[in-house]
Amino acid sequence: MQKINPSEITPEHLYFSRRKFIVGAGALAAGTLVSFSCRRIEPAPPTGEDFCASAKATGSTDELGANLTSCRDITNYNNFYEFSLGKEDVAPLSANFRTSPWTLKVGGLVNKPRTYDMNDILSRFNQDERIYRLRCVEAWSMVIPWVGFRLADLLKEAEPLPAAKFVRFETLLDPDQMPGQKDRSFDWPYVEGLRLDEAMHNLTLLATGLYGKPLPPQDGAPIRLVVPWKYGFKNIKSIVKIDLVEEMPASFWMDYAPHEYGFYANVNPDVPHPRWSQSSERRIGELARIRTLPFNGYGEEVASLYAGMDLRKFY
Ligand SMILES: Nc1nc2c(c(=O)[nH]1)N[C@H]1C(S)=C(S)[C@@H](COP(=O)(O)O)O[C@H]1N2
Ligand SMILES: [Mo]
Repeated sequence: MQKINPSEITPEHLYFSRRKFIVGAGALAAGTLVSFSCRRIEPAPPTGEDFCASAKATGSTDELGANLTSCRDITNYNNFYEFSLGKEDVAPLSANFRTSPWTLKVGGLVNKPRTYDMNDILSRFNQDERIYRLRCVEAWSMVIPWVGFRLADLLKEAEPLPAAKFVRFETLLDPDQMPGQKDRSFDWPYVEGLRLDEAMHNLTLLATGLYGKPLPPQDGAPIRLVVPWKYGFKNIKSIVKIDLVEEMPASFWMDYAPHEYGFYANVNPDVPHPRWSQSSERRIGELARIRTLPFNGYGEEVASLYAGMDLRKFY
């Protein structure tokens, strides 16, 4: 018998406060709310196998009762075209990716541009665990216990100027380390963007870890974006640059296939991809297909950002 996934049957109004789930990753060890940031971060181990040996999460389900995806699946089934188009090839090909030293440059239309060393980021911003669904445009999904902090905290420090309307993110460009960047059919580096209010939303994270540990390379080490109500491709990995800008930035996928990948990319079961339906998804590690929820289940929190917009047009 197949178990029915609770996320299939739990109506959206049964949400309870997401805030209750936002607990310090330090609570793993101590049972109290302790910041992750004062602990020493050990370097990411080279393989998914070692990584998962000490994987920990505070909960075993997300707010809708969906089970966490296994650490093995999260770290061995990846989309990261800089390394490979094969989802199972990313982990081995990225094993020696150098993520230290690492700098993240924040600039553009801000009062206080700043280049952070990754260690500054870890010590400045409290790292919390947040269990979020990731829904890929290819109609598979995972439930991931991220460790990270609000992008808003970093942006506030930069003090965006009134002219700033969008945020543009860029991945490292380094074909020597990232063999996929030798493929000239794509326009590297990978770029993504958010509207400023989306970027400032409480749910929008910069993730630096998962399962209680620093991110492994295949999941976007050392720092990647997580916007849980949007398709997976918005969640840009291994970020080196964040710019506040006036115009909507053209992203990697918009550039590659504009009629298939829009700027907004909000998860929407009613708007099919030109080549397949988006009404259901396969949760990695589970058998039953499940129904896809509007905004990936986060509608209560984010639908108001798009009030009055035609979401078929702004896909
Ligand atoms: N730089 C970069 N970021 C990326 C991608 C990529 O190819 N390059 N793939 C995206 C896609 S399509 C998905 S579904 C998610 C997958 O994240 P995960 O492998 O950590 O599950 O990363 C996104 N971020
Ligand atoms: Mo994706």
